[in-house]
Amino acid sequence: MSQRRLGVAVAQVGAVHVSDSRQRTLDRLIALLQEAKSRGADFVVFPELTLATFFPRYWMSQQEAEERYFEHSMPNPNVQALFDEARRLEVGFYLGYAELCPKEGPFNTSILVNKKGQIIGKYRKVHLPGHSDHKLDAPFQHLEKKYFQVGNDTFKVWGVDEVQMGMCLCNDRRWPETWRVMGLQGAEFVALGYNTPSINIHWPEPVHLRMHHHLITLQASAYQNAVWIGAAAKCGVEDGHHMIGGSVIVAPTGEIVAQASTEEDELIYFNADLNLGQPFRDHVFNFAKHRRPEHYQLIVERTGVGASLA
Ligand code: CDV
Repeated sequence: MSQRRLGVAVAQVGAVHVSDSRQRTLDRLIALLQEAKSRGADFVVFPELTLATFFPRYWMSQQEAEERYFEHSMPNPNVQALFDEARRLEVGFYLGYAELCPKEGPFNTSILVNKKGQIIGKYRKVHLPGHSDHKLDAPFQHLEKKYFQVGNDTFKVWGVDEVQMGMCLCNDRRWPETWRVMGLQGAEFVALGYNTPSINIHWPEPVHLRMHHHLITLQASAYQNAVWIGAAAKCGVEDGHHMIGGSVIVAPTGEIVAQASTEEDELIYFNADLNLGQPFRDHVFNFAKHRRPEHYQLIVERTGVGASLA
């Protein structure tokens, strides 16, 4: 089997405050991109909603949110410098941002960009967490269900510079269906960006479980689908609101091969062997040979067990 490798960089991004200018944030991303190249990266994973503070924590009108935080096209003059530098360095990337699409709706979106700076794929977040009402008693809001519509496409896989790549966003990682749909399309690498507040506003979840669940879902999903995962946090304390770090690169063995140690801008890197997943695809997770879809019908027929919680 010929050697196939992907130099994977995950660019964790520390706090982006409400008052931070777009230029300042973009300069930080470009610095991370340049460091990635100097370490041998072919591809860089940036976080979910990379370009601004995690604004779903704030109540505001849809119009205000769209004016302040959404991208009306991609690329656009505010992010062109990132695309230009990536093309110059011949590095591909994944970027999460708030997408305003007047015809279809506002979405929480990510894109895959190849080494020529061309957008190869777009994904709109399916599993939107949070709520749409104003929770006056909560310490902060999680208004993804207010500001975004549910993604109108499935979990696809694209050939990016000859690697089969998929994408998902934050809460998607907690759902096995996300990974299996991409695994069934032969994904070799999945990029994920996230913003995970350390406090759960819905119930008093112990804070340490946020990191625990983040890591076990990625490790199990990488193994069960024989994929590499690059997961990038936006983290740290944004205007008093803490979000977990823990950006990682996970191998198809389920092992973490690189992990961020700070909650600031930090680049992690691993030279990934794309053939590492093949024994799993040939044997224990040989889907064509061993899957029994006739026994999984409920997964697509039924949404939940009983009454759903608001
Ligand atoms: N941005 C997110 O999707 N955040 C969610 C919530 C549940 C904290 C997450 O899964 O991390």
